[in-house]
Amino acid sequence: MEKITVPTRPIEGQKPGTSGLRKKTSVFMGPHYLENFIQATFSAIGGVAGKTLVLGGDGRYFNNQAAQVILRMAAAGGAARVIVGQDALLSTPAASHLIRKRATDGGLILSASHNPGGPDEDFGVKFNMPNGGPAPEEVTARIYAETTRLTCYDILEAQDVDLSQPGTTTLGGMVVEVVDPVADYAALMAGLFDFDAIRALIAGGFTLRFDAMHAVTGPYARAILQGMLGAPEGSVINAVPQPDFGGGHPDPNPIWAKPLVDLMMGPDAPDFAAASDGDGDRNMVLGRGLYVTPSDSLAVLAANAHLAPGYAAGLKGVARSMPTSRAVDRVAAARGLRCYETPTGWKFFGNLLDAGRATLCGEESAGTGSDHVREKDGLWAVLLWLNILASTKLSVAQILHAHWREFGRNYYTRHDYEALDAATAEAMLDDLRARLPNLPGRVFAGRTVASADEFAYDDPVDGSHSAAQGLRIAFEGGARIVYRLSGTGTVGATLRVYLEEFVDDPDRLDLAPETALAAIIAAADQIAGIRAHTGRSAPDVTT
Ligand code: G16
Repeated sequence: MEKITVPTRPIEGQKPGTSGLRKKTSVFMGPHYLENFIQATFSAIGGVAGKTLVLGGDGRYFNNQAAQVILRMAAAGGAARVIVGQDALLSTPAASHLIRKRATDGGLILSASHNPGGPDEDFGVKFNMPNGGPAPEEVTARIYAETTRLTCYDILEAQDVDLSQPGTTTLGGMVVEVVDPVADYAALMAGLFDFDAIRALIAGGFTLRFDAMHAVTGPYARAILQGMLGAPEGSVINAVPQPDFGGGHPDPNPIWAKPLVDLMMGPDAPDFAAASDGDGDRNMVLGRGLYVTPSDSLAVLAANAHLAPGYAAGLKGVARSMPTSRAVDRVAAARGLRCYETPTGWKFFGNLLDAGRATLCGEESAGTGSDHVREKDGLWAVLLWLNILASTKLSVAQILHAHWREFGRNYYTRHDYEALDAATAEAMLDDLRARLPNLPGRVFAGRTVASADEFAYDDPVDGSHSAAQGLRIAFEGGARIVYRLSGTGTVGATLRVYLEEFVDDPDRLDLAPETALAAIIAAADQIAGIRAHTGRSAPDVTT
């Protein structure tokens, strides 16, 4: 086995976005593309000599080949040990847990999350820090800077390592430790939740369906929900990870998980259903006849987390990304909890969790999590819901209705306009940005603008400043519109428009969301001129 130094040159566009570097798979498979990015990452963290890293991915097309390249590069860089999930599989939360549990120097996660997989679809790589969380902006900026000045990378010439069985082997001087991807994570969950109560609930006839969407959560959900909690075989569906996720988008929302939503709205609905995404960090929760918005889910979990043993001592605080509805703020205010508003991107929660300022965090993009790891965690959210259902003996609908009666309801939806011409989308937001100071006091679709600004964040722990994080328009009465461009797309620009209406009139808590939000939706187009700028008359995806 020989270490070779391969000459290369910078490849444009290797700038990590909201969550690592995401590109078309064919781009990642191009000459030197992956190698350049990995070398830049290694350089940005001061090299890997003597270090221990975690490595795994969501099993999408190119996952295993990429893992082998990274192993050979880590060995060439002098890494002491790489802990790899069997078959190069690790869900994002399980990777975060392993990084922390084994006190490693960080890890590499291979995933483009909810984006589809396959030779013509998407691939991604992100680096997580020794705290288990995604690299903060300062580190991703360093990685990007390295990609712009690379001249060579080091790699070992070697055969592929057998990753099909747990055990330890060596590659050059580096130890490769292949671990069961599920075991440590399952033990963590068993320590946080009342598995006896959930087991008794299920044994008593409570029915559930979990859709793993042909992605990485399948083995985790089978082991925990069916194996440890006694849900009958078949409760977990689409449970075998596929390189192309069965040809679908592994995105747990009413669009891409429509069969599950249809089941829950039909006569044969089980009591509870959930789905997770490509890498297992997102979740969708449904009750019989009812979809729980991610923002509502965060609020309900914050209000009831103390029912689970791991959170019985109460929460230190809560945090949500700025576009997430303000439902959780109402819980925090009522319970005297600290509440933080951060930019989009789980990486912004890391400091708050590390500093013990927040226990629970969540995002409108189907992510919820806690300080048990430093990533959002789909199955964790499902288990916390099950623990709450087991403790209260209420249905999902009863819990939500009681929540809205107590705190009011933040009706919420997100409209995505995908694959826009990037310059057109930027121009539209530039135009709106310039008009923000003139908006307060003006009336759109019968609603009066109370304030309008561009969100910027000053991290209360390390003082770092993040500018230009989305345009916010708040209305009198509690409604709000947020506009921002996605940082995870791989084609053109995706405009996200986040729409929220607050209602506390007890007679208006059960409206169809599209009815409750109609005025705000109309106002969103009037204010930004979406049709006029983009020519689009409707969003591509509504969640
Ligand atoms: C990632 C981030 C999330 C973010 C989401 C959408 O999730 O970790 O924090 O909310 O992308 O980001 P954007 O609106 O910029 O596309 P995931 O599940 O894709 O890793």
